[in-house]
Amino acid sequence: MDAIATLRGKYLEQIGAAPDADALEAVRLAALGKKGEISLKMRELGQMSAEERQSAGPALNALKTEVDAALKARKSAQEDAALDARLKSEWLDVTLPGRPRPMGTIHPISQVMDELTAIFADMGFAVAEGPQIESDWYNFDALNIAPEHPSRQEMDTFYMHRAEGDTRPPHVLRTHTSPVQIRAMQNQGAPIRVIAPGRVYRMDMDQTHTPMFHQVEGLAIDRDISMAQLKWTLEEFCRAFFEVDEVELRFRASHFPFTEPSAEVDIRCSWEGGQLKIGEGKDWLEILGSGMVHPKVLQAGGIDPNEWQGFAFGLGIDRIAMLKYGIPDLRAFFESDLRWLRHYGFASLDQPSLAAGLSR
Ligand code: 2NL
Repeated sequence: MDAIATLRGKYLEQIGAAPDADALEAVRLAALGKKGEISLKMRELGQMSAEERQSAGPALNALKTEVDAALKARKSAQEDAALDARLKSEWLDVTLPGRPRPMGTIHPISQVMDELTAIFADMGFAVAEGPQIESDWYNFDALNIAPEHPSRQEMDTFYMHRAEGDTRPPHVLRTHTSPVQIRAMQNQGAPIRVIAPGRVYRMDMDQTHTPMFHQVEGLAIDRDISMAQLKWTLEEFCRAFFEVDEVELRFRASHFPFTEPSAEVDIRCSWEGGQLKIGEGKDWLEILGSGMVHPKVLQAGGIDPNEWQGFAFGLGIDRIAMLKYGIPDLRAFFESDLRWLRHYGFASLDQPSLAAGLSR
């Protein structure tokens, strides 16, 4: 009896002290394994007298049951403790603010294109698009630009290569978006109201010129479109674009091969302390070219000039972006300098709309 009490004390103490699953298993083997102390004791029952067995048997069985239960209890306590520790170490504070990610911004040119589109869409102009590599017919002939016109010289226009022996005239990088409007006239016929914003290319590079720049042209053809409507359209556009109540435009007679008559358009402004103000002042700023579409150009677009007439205009997007947003150097537009973009870029979720205000 004493021996059993000693075993009991020894193993219950070892179980209580086992720090982890391995130590606990070692105790189990020592006590209840095949060669464990308690197992051996039970095997000895066979050699005992019936009397001895009657008292030792139940006591050993009870010991085995108790040690077994203690092992299980300790094991499950260890597992609970391990789970608690894991839960404590892996907790996540879902109330923390997120880590800010760098946000992209809208390039000022894209912003101004979106603004232009919103303004002209409001007046019923659709947006037309076309290829940036054009045939010389669409870029020049269709626009009544004569073969000897200076803009056709290799000095001003980027010409594509032709294969050796191919004598057809080479394609060009479009020098204006007018070919887009020729294609729109051919595809859609009259009446038509479109704007054509996009990239154009000319061999030019200095403080105020880059070889790629952006232009928007507009075209309105109907049975009795006049220069009065051209003037109203441009005034309305400038009012909305520069976000001022009043603008004043001045039409100066000019010449373009694709319009007759032609006019260059200035807007009233003031320059004070290096600050440009549109709509008031003593100065004039040239902002675009315009005119009544030349009959030959209507013809090239498949429209009968005896039935239809209309106006057209073209303006430089880069330039009006600089004017509106006070950007001093044209070349910085295309240098992809992130510091510049973060300074002049627009929040990407603020889409320009006339109702909400073009630029906020
Ligand atoms: C300028 C001058 C202009 C046009 C572009 C045009 C297009 C067709 C027919 C007739 Cl399809 N004209 N475009 C007309 C007048 C002027 O641009 O100085 N732009 C910056």
